[in-house]
Amino acid sequence: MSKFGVMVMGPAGAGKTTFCTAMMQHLSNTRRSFIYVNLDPAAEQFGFEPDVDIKDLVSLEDVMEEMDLGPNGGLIFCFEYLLENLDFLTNKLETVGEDYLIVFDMPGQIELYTHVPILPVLTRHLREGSLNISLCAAYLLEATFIADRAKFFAGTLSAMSAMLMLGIPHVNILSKMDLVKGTVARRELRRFIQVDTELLDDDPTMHTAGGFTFADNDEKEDPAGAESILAGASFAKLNHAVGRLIDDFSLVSFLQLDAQDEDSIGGIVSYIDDAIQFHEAQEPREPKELEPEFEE
Ligand SMILES: Nc1nc2c(ncn2[C@@H]2O[C@H](COP(=O)(O)OP(=O)(O)O)[C@@H](O)[C@H]2O)c(=O)[nH]1
Ligand SMILES: [Mg+2]
Repeated sequence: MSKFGVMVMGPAGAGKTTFCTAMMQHLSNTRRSFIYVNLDPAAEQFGFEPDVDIKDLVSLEDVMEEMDLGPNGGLIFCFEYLLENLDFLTNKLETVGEDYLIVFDMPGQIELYTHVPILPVLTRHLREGSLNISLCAAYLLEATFIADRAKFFAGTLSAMSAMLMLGIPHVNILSKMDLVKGTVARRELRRFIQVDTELLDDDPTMHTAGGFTFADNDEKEDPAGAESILAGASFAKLNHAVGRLIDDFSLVSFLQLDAQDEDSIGGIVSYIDDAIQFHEAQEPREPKELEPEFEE
């Protein structure tokens, strides 16, 4: 028997907990069962009470105080502690049935998704051995990032980094779509949904000369100042290289999420179900109607 799960990831404030809540509300509305696993040791408020909570294993507050660490170092310590105590998750999840969706609500520290090899070990444990969870990653990036193209592409890179690092089915989600609706033309929005890497080359806040891109104020500012660097030719070349990298993988596109909109949530849940092949494993709910027997 296998189990099914989705790990909701992304930067702080992207709307992960809100999405988890909306998704569980949708599952509940459609009479499906779920288990809510909170893995953010700093989270305090939840829409649904977690069935499993990392805070029952380790407290971020205690770690920060005893180890004299800041919130990011403390978080990494908590996850290293979790990896040493994976039985905590195994014991709680071992008996979950295949008709449940296990929803993992993750913290937002970006280093977790980019340069510490903690999540690959965690996801391997969840997918292999006695748990055998068919697991999908849902990576959220908030839609307001599209107002700043370089920021949007930085976020896209972190999503891609998580995707390549974990090597599990992966769904990218542009959250808080309600905040950009009506502010961005549909055709323009499409270039972010199916990521068009040329967006970085034709940024309207820049102008090009001699093959390179310069901001209007390039000559007046201190060339070593942050403003000049972010608007200068090297930054444009870096962006171009990043665009080429994303193009080469051609893997990044986004689903659109409005957490208030049941249809939007339902569409994303279907996508996740397909990615983990949830429905293929389910017993038919209603007994099949038998062919009527005819008397001769
Ligand atoms: N407008 C809008 N705000 C949202 C949406 N989803 C989340 N938020 C807000 O964004 C903030 C962060 O949300 P939260 O779910 O805690 O993010 P997390 O840190 O990724 O778990 C909260 O103030 C939410 O109310 C959304 O779809 N639309
Ligand atoms: Mg959260």
